[in-house]
Amino acid sequence: SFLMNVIDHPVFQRGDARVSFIESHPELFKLRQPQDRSTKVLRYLGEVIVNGNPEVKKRDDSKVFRTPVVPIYDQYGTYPAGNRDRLNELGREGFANWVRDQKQILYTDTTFRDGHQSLLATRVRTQDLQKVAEGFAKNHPELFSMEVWGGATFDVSMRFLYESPWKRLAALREAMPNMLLQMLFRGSNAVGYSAYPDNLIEKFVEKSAETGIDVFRIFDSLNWVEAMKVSIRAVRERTNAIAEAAICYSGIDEKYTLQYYVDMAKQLEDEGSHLLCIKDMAGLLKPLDAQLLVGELKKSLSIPVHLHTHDTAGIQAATYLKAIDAGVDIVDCALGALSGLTSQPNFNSVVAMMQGHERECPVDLPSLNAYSNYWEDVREYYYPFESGMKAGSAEVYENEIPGGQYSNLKPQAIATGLGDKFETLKKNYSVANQLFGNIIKVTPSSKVVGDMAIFMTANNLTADDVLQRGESLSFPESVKELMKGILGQPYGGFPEDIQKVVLKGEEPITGRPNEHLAPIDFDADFTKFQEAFPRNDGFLDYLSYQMYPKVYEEYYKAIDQYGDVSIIPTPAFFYGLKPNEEILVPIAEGKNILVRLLFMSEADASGMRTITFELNGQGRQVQVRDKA
Ligand code: 3PY
Ligand code: ZN
Repeated sequence: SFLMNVIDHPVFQRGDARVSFIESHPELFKLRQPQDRSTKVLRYLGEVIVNGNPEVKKRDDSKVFRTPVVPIYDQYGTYPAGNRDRLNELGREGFANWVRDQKQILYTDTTFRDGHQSLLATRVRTQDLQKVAEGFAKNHPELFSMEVWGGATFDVSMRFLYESPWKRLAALREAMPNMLLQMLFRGSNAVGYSAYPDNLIEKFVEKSAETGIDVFRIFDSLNWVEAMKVSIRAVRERTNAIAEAAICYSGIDEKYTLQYYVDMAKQLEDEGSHLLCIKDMAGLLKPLDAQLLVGELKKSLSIPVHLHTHDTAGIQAATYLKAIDAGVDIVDCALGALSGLTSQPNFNSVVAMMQGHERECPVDLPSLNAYSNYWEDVREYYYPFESGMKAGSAEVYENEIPGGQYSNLKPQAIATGLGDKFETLKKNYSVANQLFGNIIKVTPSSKVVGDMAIFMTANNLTADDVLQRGESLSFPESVKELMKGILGQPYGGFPEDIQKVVLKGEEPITGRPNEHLAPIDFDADFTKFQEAFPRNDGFLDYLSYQMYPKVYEEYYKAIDQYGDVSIIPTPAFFYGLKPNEEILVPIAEGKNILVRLLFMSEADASGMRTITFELNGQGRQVQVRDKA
């Protein structure tokens, strides 16, 4: 083990290990305990049994889960050809032309990303996706694409699930080789909340494509085309994947006119985008406006148009029908059980809606219903992450809160002690937006508007208070950064009055924020990373670290302690085991362990509890500190 530590060490691997090497690397003497994976699994389970999963605020012990049924598929058969095969065959331009010239409406399934991001706070774990991935790819190769990655999934999988986002992508790539896998990419913010150096953006794009992404949906949180160019170019020049640039839709009004959107779309086409997306993140695109906007875009562009929306108001299927009549090429839907409200329109129902339409794309509806049933049962596992929203709301047309944020805002209000001021908070969201000059609101700009709304609500501030007493107010950090230009430049600029009171004399930047960031020296920096995290998982882990240094550190510690927790069944991962409950954990290819909880002792004088398990029929104990 000591020898392995030395051989694995990056300095040794670089070939410049000298005599002083061992002296200068004392961490090598911290020998890895020969702790097998099953011990680590028991340690994780023990921790959750005693102290709970910190993410589960209210455990409902009366909850009984049904076992989700994976719809039948041909396990031994080959994959039918899908759009990934078509892309490989036709090349990117040829494929885009095919999308545009064929008549049927095409579907992107967002269940694996935006569906659960918008309804279950992005908490769905890899194994619940993986169980249906192969079957879905074999049963539904007719889909345009599967949205499986990016957005908040990158952060959440590491931060709360202790899962590697890269391993998730690789697993889905393997299970769905015939399907186009799509991700949501925040342009100069990649999958984070702030600007990153350009060469990190490029590297991230390159590695995402290598690991499995075929379609990059790229947006900028202020609709600033300038900030999207690096990502679009990276996809075009460094990968064989499709660049789908997005216009973020914020309603049609005096500022954001129909012409504004058409002009932006044309710029994105000129930048080399293969597809154009209308990204209606808050679900503001009403049916008649969709008809208008899609009609204009189809007239003005030669690339296909892909429509994304959220069903927050409850009428977005009507929007799809009008958009389809106006010639939209692709629409985004989520499987029934993970659709509706702040998520996408119901895939199953949209397929039914299209029956008999001249652009109908035949999809096996009973099969989609079987997959929806699977998700209905899986969704129960994630009950602590439900938003509590029970019905659609036309209020979204006033507050313009994006779907993912809408379902998060109530828990956030409660957590900040504003639970009974939720109505005011929603109103302040639009007041804050107006103060900022009516900006595009989507991650990360939407988060800043949310922070400002919380700040105003908590301090009982009106817009006038903010402008008049602003000099003496200490604004949230994110608000200062927005006004400073760290997220880029909004259309029409920021109003001078608010910028002045927030910045208090500091000069804003007007160029691309990424321009001010030094490029990363990957060789040197990767070596430093490997020294700091010797049991890292290679360069992809390094990119995770670059995106979220703090989150990666915690993730690394958790993996060190508990091993790969993604193998633990979801109910046990969140709720531990009840006495006598037994689970099967696949600890290696073809190797399962059977774990049963026998009992838990009282805490001893030093606060330790002993948990007794049965592991493959043999008694095993772990000690866990009771933090209560
Ligand atoms: C994200 O960036 O995560 C979004 O879903 C924006 O709509
Ligand atoms: Zn969305």
